[in-house]
Amino acid sequence: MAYFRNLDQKIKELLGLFEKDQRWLIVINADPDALASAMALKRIMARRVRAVGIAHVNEVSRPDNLAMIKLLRIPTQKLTPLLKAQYDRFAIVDSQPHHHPDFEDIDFSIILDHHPLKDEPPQAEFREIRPDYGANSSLMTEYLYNLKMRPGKLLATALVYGIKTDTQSFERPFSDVDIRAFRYLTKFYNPLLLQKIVRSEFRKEWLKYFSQAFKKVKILGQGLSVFMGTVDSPDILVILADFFLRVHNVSWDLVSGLHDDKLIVIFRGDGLRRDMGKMASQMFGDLGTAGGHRSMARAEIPLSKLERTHPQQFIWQRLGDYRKKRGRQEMAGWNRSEE
Ligand SMILES: [Mn+2]
Repeated sequence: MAYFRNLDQKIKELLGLFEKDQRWLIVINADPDALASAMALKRIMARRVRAVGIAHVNEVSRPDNLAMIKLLRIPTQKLTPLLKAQYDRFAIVDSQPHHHPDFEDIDFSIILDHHPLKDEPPQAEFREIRPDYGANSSLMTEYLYNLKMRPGKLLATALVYGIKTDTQSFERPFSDVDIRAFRYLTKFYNPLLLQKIVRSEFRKEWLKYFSQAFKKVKILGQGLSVFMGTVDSPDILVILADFFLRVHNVSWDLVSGLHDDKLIVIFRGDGLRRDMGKMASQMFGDLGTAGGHRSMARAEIPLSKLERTHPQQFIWQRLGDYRKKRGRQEMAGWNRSEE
């Protein structure tokens, strides 16, 4: 049995598109899986066409993404009309044209993706969309394998990270192909480079927030809460909430702060006993947007809704009300099961 499915027909169609005088631009919404996929397609096109560029439509700010671009030398640029005008053919990987407004006015000749299909699939001369794959990097690995192109160290590391990120290290839905691609790529990747990228979690300018958070943290049994005051970006609240959940015997946390005239509360939990989505909507649903999943949730409340209560005071009140109500619910449940 072959290691991957046979793609002879698809490969013929794909290679049939390329001509020596073309300039191709690969357009992405940059995340690790998209960056790796673009790198793989660029490798496939190299020497078959005159020029291949990569362009992203989003702002790249996550430290691991920045580390990946730098360490794996991925030549991606922000998509601008000026950049676009330098190319005559366009490909999109790890996305479909309806996923972002900046994709919509581009005429794509190639679509390679793994997101769910709309009722009406997007049109392109060449298209392969595999919603059953956990990562688009796995699809790209199949193409490289069928083309007998052995991935170099940097490309293999990128594809491994793409699969690792999109499947959350195989904790999210994945297919056999994802496992096979991962296994195959680990023959060629550089584990130290991967580790360096994985460990790029924080920006230096965030460190001051950590020291503030350690001083302000309030322990509440199995949980904890931190009010950070005004922050430069709500991202830092997410980073801190994820961080504190890694403390032994902490099963949930709330990290809150002020940004753009809003009180933002990030909820994180282990998802075992407490549903953070419900907690968020019970605490703040009457005042703003509040909700999420069992293990992660978020609330955003316009400061005007707090009237004159200090935000930290306000969170304490709401948390107190929530715990009282939850306590009563637990008591009621206890009584019933005792009967
Ligand atoms: Mn993906």
